[in-house]
Amino acid sequence: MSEQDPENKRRDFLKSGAVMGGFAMTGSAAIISQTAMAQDEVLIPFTDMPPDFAGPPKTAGGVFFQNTQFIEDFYSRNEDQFYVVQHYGQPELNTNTHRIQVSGMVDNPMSLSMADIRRRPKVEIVAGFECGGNQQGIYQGLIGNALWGGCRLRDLLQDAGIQYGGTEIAFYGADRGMETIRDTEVEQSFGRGLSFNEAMQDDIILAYEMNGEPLPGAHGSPIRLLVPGWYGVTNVKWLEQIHVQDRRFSGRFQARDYVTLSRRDIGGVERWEERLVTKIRLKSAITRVTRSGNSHNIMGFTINDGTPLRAVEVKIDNGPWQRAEILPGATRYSWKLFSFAWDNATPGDHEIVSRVIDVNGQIQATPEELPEKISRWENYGQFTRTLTIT
Ligand SMILES: Nc1nc2c(c(=O)[nH]1)N[C@H]1C(S)=C(S)[C@@H](COP(=O)(O)O)O[C@H]1N2
Ligand SMILES: [Mo]
Repeated sequence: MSEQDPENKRRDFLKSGAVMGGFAMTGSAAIISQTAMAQDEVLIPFTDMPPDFAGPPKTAGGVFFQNTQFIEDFYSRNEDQFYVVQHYGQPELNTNTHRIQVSGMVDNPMSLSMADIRRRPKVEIVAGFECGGNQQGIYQGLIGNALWGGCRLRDLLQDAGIQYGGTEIAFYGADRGMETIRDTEVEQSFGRGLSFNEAMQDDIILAYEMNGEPLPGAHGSPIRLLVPGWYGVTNVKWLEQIHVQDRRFSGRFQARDYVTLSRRDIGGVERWEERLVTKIRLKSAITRVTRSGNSHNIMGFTINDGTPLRAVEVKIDNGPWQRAEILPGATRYSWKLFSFAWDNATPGDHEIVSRVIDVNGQIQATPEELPEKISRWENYGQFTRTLTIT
């Protein structure tokens, strides 16, 4: 698979105006009317999915994923749709007394209350993300899309005055656990690092609102990091400290867990390589098939790192790739829901699959094209679904 360099990213951003022009923001009512099931619409069960498939109930401290078959809304509901992953349980923080410390190589160390944070200019951004461990076995349920509100990280770092040589920004959550590291048990906080250049992107926020509500406990109340276009692990919840340093941050969830081991062509040399889980890889999946009268409709999502898309396509059995329609609401960093009118679906068993193509011509890989991989991260291959039309 081709990789993207920063030059390309800049070009994408310039192109994005033209390519994404058709996906302008519209009111959420319009979005829902296109994706919610109509009165006479019936769900066609997938034969690759148990009919009673259900994820675990949402519990404090537990993992939760959504049943993607029921994705109807562009915005995932906070209460029972947006997935949850928490590695050290769910801390309960007091919004009124919580403080965020900015420390390390800064001229102006800070200790900010939530009131201080809310006084800063508010930025809103639509962003979808998935866990790096999202996969076909759970029908891609570790995913969600929301409208986030918060303050810009870059401006905060500028106010803190990063000193010469401060090249790494470490982010710590308030959740802690014991880890055995080289035979020694030590207490660790959940943490992630961004390089200075990564952290200064202007779309990164410290989010205290999710879909217009205060950030819920499971999603990091009162405040979390949100790095649009990156896998979920980057978005440190229950944020309590931002530390500027001159060495790479190498905590468990940065440098040991959430590392993909795969065999790749590295400039003509085949190597088994370990890579950090960072930007979301180009992916789409079919999530739902419905029938209304004699016509069938296929729905799904795409997710990626924000590179504009050229097309989403659907293939039925051994037929040609056909273009699907991207539904309204899509923004650069949101997931993109798509819909495909399946005309003349014939009775019998069928295999259906989707693929997404970005403006650089990168095509979502088939499972065979994926690099050989030994780790459960980054499952972005094309996902074939099966069903029976009666
Ligand atoms: N403090 C903290 N932040 C965290 C985590 C965590 O365990 N602790 N889990 C990460 C992982 S692995 C994912 S996938 C996302 C999930 O975010 P969500 O629960 O809001 O969907 O949060 C990330 N941020
Ligand atoms: Mo994750």
